[in-house]
Amino acid sequence: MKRITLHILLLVALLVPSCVGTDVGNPQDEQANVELEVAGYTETRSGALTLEDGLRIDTAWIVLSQFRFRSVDDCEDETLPYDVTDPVVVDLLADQPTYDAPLFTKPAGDYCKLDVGFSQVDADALPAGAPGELAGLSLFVEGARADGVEFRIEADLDDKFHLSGVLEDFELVGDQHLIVGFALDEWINESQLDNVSDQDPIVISSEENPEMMGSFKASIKRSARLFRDENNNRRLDANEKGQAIASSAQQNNPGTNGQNQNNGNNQSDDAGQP
Ligand SMILES: [Ca+2]
Repeated sequence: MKRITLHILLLVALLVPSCVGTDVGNPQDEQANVELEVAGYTETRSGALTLEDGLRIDTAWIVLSQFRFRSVDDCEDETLPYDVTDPVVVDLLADQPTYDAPLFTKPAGDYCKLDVGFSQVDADALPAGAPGELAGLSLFVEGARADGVEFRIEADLDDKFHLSGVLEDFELVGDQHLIVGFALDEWINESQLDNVSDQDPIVISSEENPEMMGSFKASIKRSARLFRDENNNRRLDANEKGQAIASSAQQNNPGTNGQNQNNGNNQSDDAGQP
């Protein structure tokens, strides 16, 4: 009899701590698991893009890496290690992402910035479906002007930029899907393209039309915003587009397109954070 009681007591003693361990103080509760998508968007978009003025974008690929979320306590610290350094090669016109989305495990809490870097991709690392022209580049865009003259943008960027909380810091907690969205209709300066009369196709790269390249580079960074993927479908839906939580532009009007005429780059802006 005594022996049985002892066994029961032993069993209870073994079970109790394991029950407590899974219910209370679970470290999982204090972490944020973030899946980050990258997407192109316009107010209304589908496949190849025809923008309002008749400009067409047929191809748009981008390579990003060196992602880093900065918490409010480390907001000004430029020396923090990157969270994800592997390059992500993205077809910005694809309906569904075809890459492995970067995953982040961060302490739950308030964050003020997401750092993003452009990266170049080697020919042997090009994913299926990527155009061969993307090899050695960080961005490749192909399209045509309204009058049919084709243009091609070949950028070998290695810059970094950051997206700062819009109006306030943003919270990371639990399992979350976020999307870095590039507003494609803010990329091309049509008036500049229209001014070119003796080239077909018009090639914009660091060697050809470098002044257009400079302005294009600033536009890409300025067009980037961070969104919540509220319904976790890995796509930026209409209701999500209007609610950017972080942006690279020095403005406090989330999701507003084309209002910032500042042509400087955004490397050092702080989006009005105190
Ligand atoms: Ca969505």
